[in-house]
Amino acid sequence: MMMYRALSIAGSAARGGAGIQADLKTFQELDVFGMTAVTAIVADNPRTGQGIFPQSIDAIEAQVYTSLRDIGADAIKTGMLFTEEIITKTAEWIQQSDVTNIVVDPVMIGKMGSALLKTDAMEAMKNKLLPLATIITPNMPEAAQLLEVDALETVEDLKKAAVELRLLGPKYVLIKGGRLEGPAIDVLYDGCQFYLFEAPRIETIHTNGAGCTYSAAIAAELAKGQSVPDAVEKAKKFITAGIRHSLEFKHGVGPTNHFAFGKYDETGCTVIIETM
Ligand code: PXL
Repeated sequence: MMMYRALSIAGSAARGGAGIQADLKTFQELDVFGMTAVTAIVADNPRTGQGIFPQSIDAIEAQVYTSLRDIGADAIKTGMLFTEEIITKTAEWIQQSDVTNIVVDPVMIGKMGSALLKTDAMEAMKNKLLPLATIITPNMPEAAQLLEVDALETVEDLKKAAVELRLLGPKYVLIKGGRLEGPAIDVLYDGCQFYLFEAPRIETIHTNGAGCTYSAAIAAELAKGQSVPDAVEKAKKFITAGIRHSLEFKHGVGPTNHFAFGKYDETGCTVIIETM
């Protein structure tokens, strides 16, 4: 039987809503066979105070190698990479692979407040990994940090930042407007056109893993052969349903609902195309 495949190189979020766990659940919901290379384990140990447990380069390399050798991939997605060394090696593994759909989510800080990228790793992210990407998917603070500018606030700011970020080499830049005032408008830029994906703002604090889930959905759709704008549109609907039906459990910021898309209601998304 024919089955499309996606590999996530990212952190393990023990709470189940973000990181590798969000990616696998999203791949599964979108009919894509998911594989993983765990870069670090994110979970609090109250006894020791430790919250991030990086894996060795050898262990990460083994996971990438085994999954690509035995299964192969139609898309690779990167999430939490944490150190400069993991970023540099991930860029090498991507270059050595035959995979052409590359989604880079430049994860920096989790909704629960953990620092998921070391500050000295930023340059490697910009110089080594972003240029290999089919699409990068920063949120507003991540886009501002990559460009070393003050906070982005408006859709116009997002457009300008997308143009600047594209100069770093990715084919498409998607800046997510989750922190805008008003509707949730995400800006996609391909070098000549802007695509504005708009969904209603949903008032909830329970959005842990929203970025992971969104970019995993994009990777799944690219793996199936969709164009980048079509992949983003479907993924936007997927994450909007996930946020609308997000989950509140015992403590902290709850996860988005990976089961929700196509189940409880019809999720719309308006797409506006603007030529520069
Ligand atoms: O949502 C960002 C994120 C990415 N990766 C891992 C995480 C989180 C947030 O909790 O734990 C592993």
